[in-house]
Amino acid sequence: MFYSGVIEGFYGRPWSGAQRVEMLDWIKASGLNVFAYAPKDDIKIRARWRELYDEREAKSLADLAQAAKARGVALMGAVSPCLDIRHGDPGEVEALKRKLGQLDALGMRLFVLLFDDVPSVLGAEDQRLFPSFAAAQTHVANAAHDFVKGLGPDRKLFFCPTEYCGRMAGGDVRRSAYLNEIGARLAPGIEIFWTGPEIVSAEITAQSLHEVAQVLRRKPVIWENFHANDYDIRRVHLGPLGGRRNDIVTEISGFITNPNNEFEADFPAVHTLGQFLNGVSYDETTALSATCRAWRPRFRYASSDKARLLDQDQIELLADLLYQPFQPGPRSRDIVATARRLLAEAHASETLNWKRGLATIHDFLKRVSKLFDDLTEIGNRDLFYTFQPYLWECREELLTLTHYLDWLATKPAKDAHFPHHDRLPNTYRQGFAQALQQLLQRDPNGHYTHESRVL
Ligand code: GDL
Repeated sequence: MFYSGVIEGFYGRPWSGAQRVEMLDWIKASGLNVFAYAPKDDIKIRARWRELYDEREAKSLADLAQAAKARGVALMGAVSPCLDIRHGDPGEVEALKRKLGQLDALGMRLFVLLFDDVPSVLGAEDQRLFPSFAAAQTHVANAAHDFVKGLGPDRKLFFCPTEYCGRMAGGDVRRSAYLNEIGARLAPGIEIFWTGPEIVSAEITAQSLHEVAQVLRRKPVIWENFHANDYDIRRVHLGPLGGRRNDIVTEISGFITNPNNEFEADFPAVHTLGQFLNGVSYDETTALSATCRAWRPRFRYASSDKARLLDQDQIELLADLLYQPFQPGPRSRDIVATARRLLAEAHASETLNWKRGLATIHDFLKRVSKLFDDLTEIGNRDLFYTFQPYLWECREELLTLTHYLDWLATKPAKDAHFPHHDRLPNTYRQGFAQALQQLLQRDPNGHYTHESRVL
């Protein structure tokens, strides 16, 4: 079986039960087959992994399992014992089995042991018992594997290693002692997650996956962080899955995406993944259009005319403004390029070309403002609240830019100040985090440098 779907595997506020059921619908409609319940901040997955779910929690997971079953989607449960487990203590393995047994009793058939984001040092007792970190982890995972297999032949165990991307493996996976040992020691029936060369990978190539498969002695299952945003909560990603070509599909045994924290923002991540995995060839632009068409019914006005939806083009504009982790959408990119040209050629403000550029930016502002205003009127308030802060910023910055360019067109004196009265000076996007960020200077490529300069 090829495992495809979604993992709720991010840090931060988990989704609600109702959102998960809707997610199951999206998964099914996109031709995918797995939902992994693995929120990092479900306290009983990670911090207090030994504790069983209480009656109320168990009921909500059992309901989810039933909803998944009704849709033909497999529900994966997670345990992340990695923060404090004593790998060599039989009592710990028993606690893990008890937890997996509970997940199984609630209706789950797929399970994942998460060993990501942990200190890779063994406690003193484990150091005495195991020759390495990989040996300790595989001891636990193989025992868990035997246990779940004993529950029934349709059970399957997944494993997220501590080095789950190329960078963590030191750049060259073939030379990672840890991954080689995991590949050799982990029972062959266990699937292994892999996020690509990076935690959030701009590109994942077939060649790189081929190498990973040789080291792991099995094809990896992609844990996709392309649309995740828990590491940069000022952004949200609505663009199509990108930087992956169809030729990777034969190099993997599954592809499961860990998307934005904001549930309503995740339709594009799921829908474009469906197109990527189920289509013959994948084109990002075409995929996004199809996604926006399928997404459109969610953008229904709250007015008496219940059939009225936002325009397809407006939804495409929304996705373009809040696009991918490594690049803005094509329309937004063009606007930035136009603005850069106008700013560089301010002295040419009387030429037709300059005026045309300014008109393009004015027009874009108008469309973004209308998108914002129209979104305020849609019935699905969660959807609106999800995008409100991001769109507010886009609109505000575009407004300032157009005012600034209009002012440049008046040929202000060299030492004149831009008269922006609509905003308090120095109150925009301030705060401690920004102050810290500004201490370390970066070049336009995001590389930190430390040239001689006065702080
Ligand atoms: C990670 C975490 C994941 C998080 C993601 C993006 C894996 C295997 N683990 O490192 O929980 O959401 O980065 O920040 O990706």
